[in-house]
Amino acid sequence: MKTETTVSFETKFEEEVFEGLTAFPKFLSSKYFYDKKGDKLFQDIMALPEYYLTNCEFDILSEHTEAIARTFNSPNGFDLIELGAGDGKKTKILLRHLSENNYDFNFLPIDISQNVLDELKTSLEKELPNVEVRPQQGTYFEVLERLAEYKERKKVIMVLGSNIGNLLHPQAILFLKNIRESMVEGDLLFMGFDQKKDPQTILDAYNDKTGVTAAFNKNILVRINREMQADFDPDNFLHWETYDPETGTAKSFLVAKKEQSVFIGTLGLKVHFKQWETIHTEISQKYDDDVVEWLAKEAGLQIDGQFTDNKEYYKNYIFTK
Ligand code: AVJ
Repeated sequence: MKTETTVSFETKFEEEVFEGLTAFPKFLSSKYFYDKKGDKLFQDIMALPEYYLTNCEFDILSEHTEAIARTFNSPNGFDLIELGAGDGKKTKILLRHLSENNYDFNFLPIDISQNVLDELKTSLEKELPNVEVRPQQGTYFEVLERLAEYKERKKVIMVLGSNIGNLLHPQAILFLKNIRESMVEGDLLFMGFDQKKDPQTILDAYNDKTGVTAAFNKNILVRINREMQADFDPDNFLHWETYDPETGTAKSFLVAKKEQSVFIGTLGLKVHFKQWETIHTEISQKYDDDVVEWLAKEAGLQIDGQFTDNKEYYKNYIFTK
């Protein structure tokens, strides 16, 4: 008779770490990069000269503020809903313009982190006191579901930072479908997509000289050490980035520099690494118009317009249902 062992997990994170580190080839999900330290490292990445995405989107929002605001508006105003609001640095360009030009709108930042929302609300109260801010704590899906019931006036759903790039195309389509479900006719989706470009520019953005991205990637091991009583030595791994110009997929790996075993206490799991064995940790997908059009079509959305920077490194698209 076969005996079955049931492994039980305290958290989704534990379950996914178990799954990823017992698989071949090994993998971990980039969604677990973002603990307190990871949030800070990502802020540092956004300020890197190599990480062109931030400046490009900043330029787009600054150059085309008025045209974007006009697209958002409707005769009885609108609600601006931002998924993954973060520190709001880019969003404030839009909010300032909307506020100074007396647009009738509310701002609903959505974030999983209550801490992020509190800080954003405080800074907006100081900098833009006329903007009505209604923070919504939760996952995108929870909050979108709640907002689906809301049909009083036009909803503009905004996702900046090319966050969709962490998803493989089938998951990206599901994400877009999910957003579509919460929209009614007339509502808008405004979303950023990093574009295909010189492969070297992309590799540099994800492999900066100062090693911030390497620390960000390795932070997932540090987090497992702390939260699961594990004994990873981050120095035994190197950060490796690849970019496939055909598919537009940038991939991050942690590569074992030598043979080693790691023990993960709360899982009671011993993980063996051969020398040069990999853990795949992240994808950062790059797009072009054809791919974005295809994703939109698969999700039942239409592209209604786009804004780009002068190098066409990055684009923000307007989608309708
Ligand atoms: C937050 C998903 C947009 O993939 O560009 C930055 C995260 N990873 N450097 C990206 C990230 C490594 C970032 N996103």
